[in-house]
Amino acid sequence: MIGRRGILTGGAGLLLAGCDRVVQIPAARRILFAGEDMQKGLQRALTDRAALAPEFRPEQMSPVFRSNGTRDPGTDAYRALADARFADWRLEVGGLVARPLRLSLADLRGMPNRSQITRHDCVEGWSAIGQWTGPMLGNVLKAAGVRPAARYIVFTCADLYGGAPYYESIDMVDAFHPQTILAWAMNGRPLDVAHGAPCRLRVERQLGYKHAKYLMRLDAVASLAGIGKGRGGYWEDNVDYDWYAGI
Ligand SMILES: Nc1nc2c(c(=O)[nH]1)N[C@H]1C(S)=C(S)[C@@H](COP(=O)(O)O)O[C@H]1N2
Ligand SMILES: [Mo]
Repeated sequence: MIGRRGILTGGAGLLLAGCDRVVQIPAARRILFAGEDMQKGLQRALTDRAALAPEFRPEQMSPVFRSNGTRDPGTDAYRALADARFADWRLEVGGLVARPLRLSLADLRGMPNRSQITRHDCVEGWSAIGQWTGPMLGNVLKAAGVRPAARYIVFTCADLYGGAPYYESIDMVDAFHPQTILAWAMNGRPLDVAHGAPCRLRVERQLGYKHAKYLMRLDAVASLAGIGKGRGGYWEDNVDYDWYAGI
């Protein structure tokens, strides 16, 4: 980044002017403070990303919460897991972590859990308010000892959508956001198959397609290159959806 001094000494004709005098010249002021505005903008963007999504009261919950995308992965492997009520399901936590984990539903339930009533916004233009319960993803990552080199968390799902594996990814700001949870319950009941049983991501500051259902594993990675087609998610790879879908 070019500091103020760099701009000052670089501006021909301004070279000999004292600092205070340069700032009096409107054009110079604009150049000098443009960088500062950018910095403020960046700071605002980062602060905004830490802000909480609105939470709602129980009476505001939608009577019907539709499902979207895959409503049942339908594979033999998934059917076997569902038939055993997901007793054999394990969430694999790997990649750039000191301690890879294999978490059962009982493990997730046994961690400190968070419940939140939030609005789900699908890019297709529908919304629904529901309650979600699960441990904070940040706590799972801390338990696994996520390494400093990790920049993204990649979520691998049990389903194929249109024949391609559904996957998603988020950065560490969202991964450690307090409302980013691994939800195993919806509206006070274990997650049903349509909504992503046995466990799905809730990343409340982003649009619906980022909320990966049917989680099988998550990996801390330094780069999204080489995963899927490299754009960080099913819709990002196969249509042109934005990787960052902040709301
Ligand atoms: N594994 C998986 N996750 C997914 C999808 C999917 O098809 N497969 N669809 C996404 C989309 S577009 C939306 S809007 C939400 C829908 O969540 P719901 O079925 O619980 O309403 O899940 C998202 N997560
Ligand atoms: Mo969606």
